Amino acid sequence: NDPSTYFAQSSEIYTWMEGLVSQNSGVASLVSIGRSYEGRNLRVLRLNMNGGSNKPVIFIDAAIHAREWLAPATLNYIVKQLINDYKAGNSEVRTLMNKFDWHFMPVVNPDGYDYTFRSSSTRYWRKTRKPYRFAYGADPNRNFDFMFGGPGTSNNPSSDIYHGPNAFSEPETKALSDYLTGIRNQLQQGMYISFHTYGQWWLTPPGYTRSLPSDHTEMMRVGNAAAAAIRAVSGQNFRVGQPANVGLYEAAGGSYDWVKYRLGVKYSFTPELRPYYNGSLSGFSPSAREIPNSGKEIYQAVKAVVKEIM
Ligand code: 0X9
Ligand code: ZN
Repeated sequence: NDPSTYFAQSSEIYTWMEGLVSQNSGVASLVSIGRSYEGRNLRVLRLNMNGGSNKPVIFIDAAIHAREWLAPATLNYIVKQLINDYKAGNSEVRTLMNKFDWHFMPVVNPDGYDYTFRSSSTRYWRKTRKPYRFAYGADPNRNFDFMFGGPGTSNNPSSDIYHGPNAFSEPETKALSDYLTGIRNQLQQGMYISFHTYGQWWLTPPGYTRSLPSDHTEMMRVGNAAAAAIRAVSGQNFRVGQPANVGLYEAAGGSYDWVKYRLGVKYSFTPELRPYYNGSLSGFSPSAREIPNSGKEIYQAVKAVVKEIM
């Protein structure tokens, strides 16, 4: 019954996080940041190991896209490892966790995520579940208020990349953006990481264009540290760079672009986790045996990028 070893629905993940909080009282806490369209809780787990105030924040989210099951599972694996390694006295982890507060939101889109557990015919649902005329859902990663409606988005509610009627039309993206705005000052000193699947990329912003940003070299330096850490653990190859320059596509209105260019958070990344891209939907439904494989390599990658910005 551990959502870092099998694919659990949102309520099971929340119950598991409540258990972590009671086993780690004083250092772990749960915040409710709002409710989804269908009324599910939107929750963030915070780890502040040494009680410091106003520390820089590392914020990691997952399941902005409903079908990407390996993303929340990998996030949960990392939460567990950080706590275990901290308690075991691992000096690297103690340094990283004392210096930063860590905030984790495993399920940004719980309505869509839980819907993908309902039947094999809903397994590959991507969007939210808010109704739009004769269709359901907006793509939460096209719904943020930066370059809204730009390249790689659709105004057709039936499309999987429907941007929604307006920026932050979805209660889930509205709640996340309000929360991130509230911790803006701490986030500017830290990092935003949004776990997606799949394809094995460590994506740098901006995602809405292939034009290079002024800090391209620095973003590549940090992203390459992630890829090197992954290669050292598992031998897997992760390509680093802006989506449209590394074999993906331009897409506007994504969370990591908004965090970087609206909130002014320099270090903002979107890793696309296992497996390596093969053009098939089956890449979104790996075996649960992939959770520790993904967890181990991405745990090392996250520690590596945080070390790079210290
Ligand atoms: O299309 C997306 O939102 C991401 N790929 S996914 O297969 N997980 O759907 C890519 C996001 C890259 N970021 C932006 N271009 N905003
Ligand atoms: Zn995604």
